[in-house]
Amino acid sequence: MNRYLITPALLLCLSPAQAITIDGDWSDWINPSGNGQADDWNPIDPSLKYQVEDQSTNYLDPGYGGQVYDAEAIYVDASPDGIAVAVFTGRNPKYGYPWGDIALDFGMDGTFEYGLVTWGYEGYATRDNQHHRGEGIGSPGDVYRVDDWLLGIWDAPDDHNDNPTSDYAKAHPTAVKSGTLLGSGQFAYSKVTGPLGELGGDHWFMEGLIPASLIDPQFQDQAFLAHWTMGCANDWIQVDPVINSVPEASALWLIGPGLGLAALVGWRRRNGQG
Ligand SMILES: [Ca+2]
Ligand SMILES: [Ca+2]
Ligand SMILES: [Ca+2]
Repeated sequence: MNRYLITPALLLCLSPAQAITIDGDWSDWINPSGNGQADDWNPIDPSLKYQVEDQSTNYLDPGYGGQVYDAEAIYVDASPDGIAVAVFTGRNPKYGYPWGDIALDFGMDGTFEYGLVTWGYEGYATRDNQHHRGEGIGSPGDVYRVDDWLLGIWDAPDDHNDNPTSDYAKAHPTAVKSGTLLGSGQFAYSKVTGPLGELGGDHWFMEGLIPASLIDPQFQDQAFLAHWTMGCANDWIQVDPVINSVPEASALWLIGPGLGLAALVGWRRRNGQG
């Protein structure tokens, strides 16, 4: 092989992160045992950042409701394609408080700049009970630069307020209330078949992609928080990866450190940096 023909594109092909397809199939992310085990939640790609908070108790923190309000796990795959996020929840999207949107806080400063619509206002036509507090704007897959978020019903854990104003409530936004539609990302969901985790219950899966081309270059070097909750924010889940997580060290070894660095520089330039 002529080493000088190796391109950044080839380097990216070597990364298992490229296996993510936004089609509602969770098997890109996890590989459940089929027996309901705690390690069902572990990502297939051990380099992915993720957070698991699978619960079955009535109290979920900050609210209540048990499995049907449980925000269970979130995974993030940051690649040159963009930011892919997967969420598992016990929340049925067709009843009661709706799914919130996937929210990104760049700089981790308490302001969530981007929202990926999971259900949106237009999605409610397909719900069994069509209108309920917590409906955001947009259509599934829309990417917004957010001006304002809907919030849940909690000013603090166990402190109910139908119109919360606390920093805690703002730190756990539900759905996009207003903002600028930047373009289309990708979104898909499904109900999980078979057991998942050791605590039982029904689970739904959602995955989405916020394309790198829709993210302002000023944010692309910053650490960010990916967050999801439902319309009441009875339970939430978040994880804080870094967008410029570098390709696998093993892939760099395959082509040699010099070319690996060149490839990384090319990759950063393609994303409007360097
Ligand atoms: Ca659970
Ligand atoms: Ca939970
Ligand atoms: Ca921010």
